[in-house]
Amino acid sequence: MSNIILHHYPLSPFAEKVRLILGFKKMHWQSVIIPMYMPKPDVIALTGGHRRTPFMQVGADIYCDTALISDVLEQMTPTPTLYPEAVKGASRIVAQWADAMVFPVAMGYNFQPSGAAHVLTNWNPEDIKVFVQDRATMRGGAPRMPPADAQGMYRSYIRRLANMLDQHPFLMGDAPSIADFSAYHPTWYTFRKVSPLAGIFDATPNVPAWIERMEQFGHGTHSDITSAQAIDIANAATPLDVSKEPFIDLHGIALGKPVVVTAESFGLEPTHGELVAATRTRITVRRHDARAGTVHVHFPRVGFILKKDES
Ligand SMILES: N[C@@H](CCC(=O)N[C@@H](CS)C(=O)NCC(=O)O)C(=O)O
Repeated sequence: MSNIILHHYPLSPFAEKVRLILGFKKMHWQSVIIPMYMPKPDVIALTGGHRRTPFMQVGADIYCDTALISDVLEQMTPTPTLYPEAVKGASRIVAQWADAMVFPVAMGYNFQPSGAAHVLTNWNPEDIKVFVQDRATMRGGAPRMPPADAQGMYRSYIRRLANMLDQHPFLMGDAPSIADFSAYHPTWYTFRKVSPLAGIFDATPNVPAWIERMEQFGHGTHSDITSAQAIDIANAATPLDVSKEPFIDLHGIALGKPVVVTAESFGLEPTHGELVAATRTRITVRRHDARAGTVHVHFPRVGFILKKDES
């Protein structure tokens, strides 16, 4: 029985990134299906505020953001690696470009009216309204990228991927790396979930061929549990001891102080708690929840803002 619990939903591209990494590493995991939009009370019981999908739970430890989840999975199962030595830095840089630049452009393209009609075809109008409003709130009211601009950018990005794939079967070489998993999830969404718009790949057939190659990794094996069971698991567990972690203070905030952590951009719901660790790469906050008990919520340094909690 695995102790990895992935909180996710099938249509989430970032969740698909993690599911495919679990397959690549042939891992077993437990699956909790969470709501696609707020309110998400059982998510918040565990994360304390962070609402993005997916997040990973191991006992009473909660890992936010797929960059951190990927690192934790790499530590748990180092082989096959996500970070081949020769492209260790470059693969992370390409992954960050794909997550931060390709994903929003792909979603602007995918959710043009004909794509949205295809994806939301069986939804009732009330749910569509709530979903659209939820995502607008998440973007802080900023409009979605206009479809024509999204298409132009997405085409250029797909061409860049194709140029890399002309040289070798995976983006950074003969073996997959984190770059492939990050570039896969937005393109997978277009290719598999918005098939009427998949013509965007016609000019670069090596990209869909690579998507199919990536899909072969599968999702590993999983069993299903409910969010209530996951909360009980957290409650019965003790978070990992982080007291020996090297403390790197860049904010002038001592361990034990109340802090608030928010994402750097969109989905800014804050997580409040006590700062219990701040290493070179991650920040850990201890919090107490009536149902989940004492949990440690871990965030990567990259992409998150740490502040004193003055509330
Ligand atoms: N940088 C984050 C991005 C995650 C993200 O944007 N996830 C989308 C779903 S694919 C999301 O949270 N959507 C809103 C929601 O699920 O409530 C990560 O790598 O985990």
